Amino acid sequence: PDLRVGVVGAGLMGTDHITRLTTTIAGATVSAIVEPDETRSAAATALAPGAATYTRIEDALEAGAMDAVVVATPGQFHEPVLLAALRAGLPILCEKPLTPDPESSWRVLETEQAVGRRLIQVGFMRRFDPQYRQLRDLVAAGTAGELLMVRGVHRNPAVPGSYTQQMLINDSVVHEFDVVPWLAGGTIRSVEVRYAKRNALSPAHLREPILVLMELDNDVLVDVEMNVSIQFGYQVATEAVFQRGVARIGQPEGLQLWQDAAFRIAEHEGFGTRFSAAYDAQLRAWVDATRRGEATGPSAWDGYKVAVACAAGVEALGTTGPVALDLPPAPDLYA
Ligand code: ISE
Repeated sequence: PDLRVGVVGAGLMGTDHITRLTTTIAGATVSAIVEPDETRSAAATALAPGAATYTRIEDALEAGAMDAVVVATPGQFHEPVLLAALRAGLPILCEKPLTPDPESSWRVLETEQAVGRRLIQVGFMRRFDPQYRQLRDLVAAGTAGELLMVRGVHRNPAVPGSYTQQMLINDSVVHEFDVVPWLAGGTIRSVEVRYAKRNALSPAHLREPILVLMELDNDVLVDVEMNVSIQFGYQVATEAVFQRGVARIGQPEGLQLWQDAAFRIAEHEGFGTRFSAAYDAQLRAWVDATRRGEATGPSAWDGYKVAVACAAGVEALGTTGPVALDLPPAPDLYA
């Protein structure tokens, strides 16, 4: 039988997951939608006609309406939803971030440990992007020698007025805090932020672009340009410097056009197309693993480590020099 999935939160990401689950992912059905806003709830139900609707996750759990949960509310509402789903013993795919701060992420970790088995996969979908996977394989194979440094750019064309300075870290660099240690095989030791000349096209309350420097505990140095006002399109690209070579991912791969004595390649406009394959693969892996009774992918411990890195990153926005990370040892469940 199909896995009965409940989707909590029917905003942009929740709706996206519902569409993928109903159109592209085999073996799963959206059986419940939990969304307090009536308009959103109705729009989401139109995409998954059989789904029952609820305004609170407790009611969906009480009704036994789902076998597994996708959590797609804004991050600040994740904790109570995660705790309720964990206590009910349900497997969870939780959109990033796990929670917005280390303290609440730690409470989630403790609850999962009390259940005694991994139930959470965090939605760090870049790990499922085919090119990131190839790069990670190259690092692990060692055929270009040891990895020395990673240079990344994370560029958004523009952001809404609700996007805050801290979101440069918590909402955007949060992805690099997960994916770079994963591909480089290390843990973040420190985070530093440097400011570029301010872009006069940025919203008035933002000071960016920024350069985020990370040192990993295996001595790999990482720099990321975080830029949310680049105007021309959406670009997430990485260059990895090895002992005997250099690898690049995320280069423009769209339509190539020669015209008027010029050459152009179409670029992405948003993360929806840039990471479309990653979102599909992430959801497929989660559904498949859940049906086998397993949990794979980024764990709640990974989510906790990223929360600690984000706290250091936010501190680094307001300080000069590197901010060291203080991580406890991994609990046995995640070791
Ligand atoms: C957004 O929330 C994402 O997750 C995107 O991947 C990222 O590029 C963007 O900066 C974030 O705001």
